[in-house]
Amino acid sequence: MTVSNLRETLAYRDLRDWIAALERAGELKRVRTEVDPILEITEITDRVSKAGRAGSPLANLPPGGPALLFENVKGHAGAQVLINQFGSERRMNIALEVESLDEVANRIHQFMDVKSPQGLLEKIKMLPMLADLGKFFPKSVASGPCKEIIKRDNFSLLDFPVLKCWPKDAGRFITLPCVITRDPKTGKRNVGMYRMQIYDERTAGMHWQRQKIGAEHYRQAMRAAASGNPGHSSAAVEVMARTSGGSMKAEGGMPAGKMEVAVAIGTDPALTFSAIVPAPPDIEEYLIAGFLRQSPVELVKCETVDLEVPANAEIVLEGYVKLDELRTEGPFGDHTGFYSLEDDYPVFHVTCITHRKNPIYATTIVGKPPMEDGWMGKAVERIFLPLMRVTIPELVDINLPVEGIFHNLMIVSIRKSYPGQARKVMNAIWSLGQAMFTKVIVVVDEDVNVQDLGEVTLKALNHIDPERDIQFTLGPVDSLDHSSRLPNFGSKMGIDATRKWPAEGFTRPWPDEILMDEKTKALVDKKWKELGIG
Ligand SMILES: Cc1cc2nc3c(=O)[nH]c(=O)nc-3n(C[C@H](O)[C@H](O)[C@H](O)COP(=O)(O)O)c2cc1C
Ligand SMILES: [Mn+2]
Repeated sequence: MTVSNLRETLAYRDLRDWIAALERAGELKRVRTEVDPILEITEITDRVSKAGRAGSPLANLPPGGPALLFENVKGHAGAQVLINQFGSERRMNIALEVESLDEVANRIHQFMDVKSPQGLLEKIKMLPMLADLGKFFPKSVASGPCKEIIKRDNFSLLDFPVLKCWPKDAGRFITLPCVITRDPKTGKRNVGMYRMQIYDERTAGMHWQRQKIGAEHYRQAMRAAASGNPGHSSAAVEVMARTSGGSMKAEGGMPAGKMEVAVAIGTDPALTFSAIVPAPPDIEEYLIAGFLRQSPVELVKCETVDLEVPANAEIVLEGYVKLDELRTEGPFGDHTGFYSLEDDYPVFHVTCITHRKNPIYATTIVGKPPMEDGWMGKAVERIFLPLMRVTIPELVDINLPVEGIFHNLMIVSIRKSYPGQARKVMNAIWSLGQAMFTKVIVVVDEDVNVQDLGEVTLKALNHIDPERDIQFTLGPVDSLDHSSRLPNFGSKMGIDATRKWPAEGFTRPWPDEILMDEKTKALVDKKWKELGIG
C-alpha cells in the first residue's frame, strides 16, 4: 500500500486521524494488557525501538517496530498512551504524507528555486505555487476539540498517564510537549519541544536549553520586565538578560514578572514534528507545519493566557513561568544514552487545562539509540540538506549516524574545488543554527557514500594525516554534553578527509582506488550460475 492510499483527507485532522492512518497501514499495535507508566512502558517501548536489529529478540520485525497504543494504563483507568508514532522511516513518511522524505526536500527546493518569471507563460506557471503558499498560514478558529473539557480549577497534571522513563529519573516527565511562547518584542510565536518534569499537581520544569528560542523569549521578557524597574540600570538589564535563560541564573538578579506559556500535547503529526525542527527563529513553526501538511494549522485562543494553540490538540496546558524562579530539574535518562544531570530551569505554573474527551496522551522515550527521536532526526537531516546547500553549495550529502546522537557526529561529502575548502565547510556548519553543536565533523570527497559507514571508515582514515588534517575549535556545545570543560562551552573537531592537493602542500602521488574493469565483471556475471557458488 502506498502512502497516498492511506490518506482519507488531504492532511491529518488531528492525532486520532493520524492514529487511524497508522492502523490502516498496519503500523499500530494496540496493547490491552495492563502496563505501568512507571518504567514498564519504557521497557516495552525500548525493546520495540530496537526491533529489526541483529541480536534483538524482535529481529524479525521491521526496524523501529510498530507504534504502540496502550489502552490499559495502571492507575489511569480509561486513559490511552500513544508512543513510537514516529519510530520508523515508513511512519515518518506516512506522517508527512510522502513516499520518501526527498519529496519534502524537493518541495523546499522548488520554493527556493524561484527566479523572476520571464514573460506571461512563466508567470502563469508560478500561480499554483503561489496558491500553495496561501495554504501554509495558520488560521484562527472560534473553537475546537481541545476545548471539549475546560478546567479552570480542580485540575491536576497528575491526572495524565505521564511516564517515569528510567530508574534514576527525578520523576515523571512529559516528553513530547509542543511548548508555545511569544516573543514579547516582535510578537512572533514559537513552538519548541522541551521536556517537562512534573513537580506536583500544578507545576512542572521547563527544560528549554539556553540556546533555544523559548529561552530567548524568556530573556526578552526579562529585558521588558527589568527595563520598567527603576532599580535596574539599562546596562544591568542587558547583563542580566544575556547571562540568564535555560539553566543559567542571571548575573545581577532576576526581575519579578512572568511570561505566559502554553503547551499542546497530542496534535497532528506535522505540528508535533515542526516543534523539533531546528528552524531559524523568525520562522513560526505553525507555518512550517502548514507547509508540511499543505493545509493551515487551525488555532484557538487560550482561556487564561494570550496565546493561540492548535485547535486539534488532545491536551492543552496553559500557564506561565516566573522570571525570578528556577528550580532543580533532572536527572533524566536522555538521548545520549546517559542521564542528563540535574540543573536549574524555570518552573511552569499551570493556570488552566483544556482537553478532548478521553484525551489520548502522546509521549516518547529517549535513551540509548536507536529510539523514536532518531527517526525524527533523520527526517530533519533529509529535509535540511537543500537548506544547508543555500550557504554550503558544495555539499553533496550528509549523514548523522544515530549513535552520534545528532550533535556528536556529522559526516558530509563535498564537491571540492579549491584548497582548504573542507575547513571552510566545517566552519560553515559550526555557524549554522543548531548545527553549531556538532562535536565532530568528518568531511569527505563526493565519491564517498556518507550513508555507508564502512566506506567512510575505509576512505576517511586512509586519507588523513591526523596532525595535519584535524581542525580544533572552541564554541558552544550541547547542554547535554557531559564531557565538555564547562556546561554549554567546549571544543569541537573537524577532520578533513578529502583528498589532499598539491595546492594544499601535498606533493606525494595519490594512489588510485582499486576497481575491477567492466569487461572482467561482465564475464564473471555471465559465468556466475555455472560456478555453482550460490
Ligand atoms: C523527544 C525530544 C525531546 C526534546 N527535549 C528537549 C529539551 O528538553 N530541551 C531542549 O532544549 N530541546 C529539546 N529537544 C530539541 C528541541 O526540540 C529542538 O532543538 C528544537 O529545534 C527547538 O526548537 P526551537 O529552535 O524553536 O527552540 C527535544 C527534541 C526531541 C525530539
Ligand atoms: Mn523555533
